[in-house]
Amino acid sequence: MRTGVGAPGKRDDSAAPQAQAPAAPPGGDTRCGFIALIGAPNVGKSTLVNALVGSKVSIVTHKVQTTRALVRGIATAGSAQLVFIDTPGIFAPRGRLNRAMVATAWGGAHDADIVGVLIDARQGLDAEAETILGKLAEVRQPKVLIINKIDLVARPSLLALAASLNARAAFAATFMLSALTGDGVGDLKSWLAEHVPRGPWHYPADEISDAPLRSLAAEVTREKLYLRLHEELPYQSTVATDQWKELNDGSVRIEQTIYVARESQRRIVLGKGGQTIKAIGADARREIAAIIEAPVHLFLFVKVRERWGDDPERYREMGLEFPKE
Ligand SMILES: Nc1nc2c(ncn2[C@@H]2O[C@H](COP(=O)(O)OP(=O)(O)OP(=O)(O)O)[C@@H](O)[C@H]2O)c(=O)[nH]1
Ligand SMILES: [Mg+2]
Repeated sequence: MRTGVGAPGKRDDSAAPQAQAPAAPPGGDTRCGFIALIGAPNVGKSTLVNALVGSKVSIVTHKVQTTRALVRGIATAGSAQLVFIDTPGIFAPRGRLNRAMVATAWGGAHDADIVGVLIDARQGLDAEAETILGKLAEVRQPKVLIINKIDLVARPSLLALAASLNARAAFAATFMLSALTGDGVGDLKSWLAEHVPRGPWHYPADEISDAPLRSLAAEVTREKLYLRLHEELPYQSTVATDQWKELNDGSVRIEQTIYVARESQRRIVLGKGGQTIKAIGADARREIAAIIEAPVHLFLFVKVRERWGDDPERYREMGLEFPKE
């Protein structure tokens, strides 16, 4: 597998670009397109991107607002290359970080060839869905309706939901699927493969993400942090990879800093006798090692940055534009 520049082989994401893998099948009449997935927080956008790509490229938690920046996951289907853009959940933004996330999500939609609009089958046409549908008229690209989490509801109610959603916006097609079980994901992928524009592939054939490994590694740690501390720790934390060093024995030494907004949060992340951070580190280390296919030595530090939400540098690291106010 391959993610970002310099991912395979050397497993160092700071190095020069790798030799290009063969692009697209030879002599092919190829297609390639960008598909943005938008929707309310927690509808399953990241889970769907991972299912379409067949590997984890975007972190998933049961909390809303997990995804912060655009994450690209790349899949191939026959002679088509599909570049999925996972976006932060769209909601009523309050505060600088939230505004940056929502602007990023709509920006992702406007830059794509096709826009997939996700609706949570269980939530149905709620206020959040209404808000998004209301703004879809401004999106010129072809839109497809994706009703997710069908494993949680009875079939008859799905058809009624699909009909009322189609009455609100012009969708080129409707899919009902479960990103979690994979049910219906193949149909969506095949349809997209036939509808993205003709053209050469943008990425090497074996690339699954354009995110540098050090960003993905930071995201994995953020996921473990959220999963363990979902009640105690709100959104006041971010993770940065400070050091990534390949050692002679083939293992990788990674240093990361978890930024929190208050001293009380720092104590929560550390836990009694450092137990919590140790457990988070163990979870993250295991998953990062599986992703990069090398042993990992992970060192986590926790720092208090009271106003990290106002620090442009943190936004740059997260791949977000820093809103002026
Ligand atoms: N039952 C069920 N749960 C799902 C499905 N898809 C996603 N989930 C769950 O829904 C929760 C949110 O999933 P995410 O993929 O993080 O959702 P998201 O839309 O990316 O969320 P944000 O990044 O916060 O906007 C997780 O607990 C997933 O396991 C599905 O098809 N069925
Ligand atoms: Mg997400």
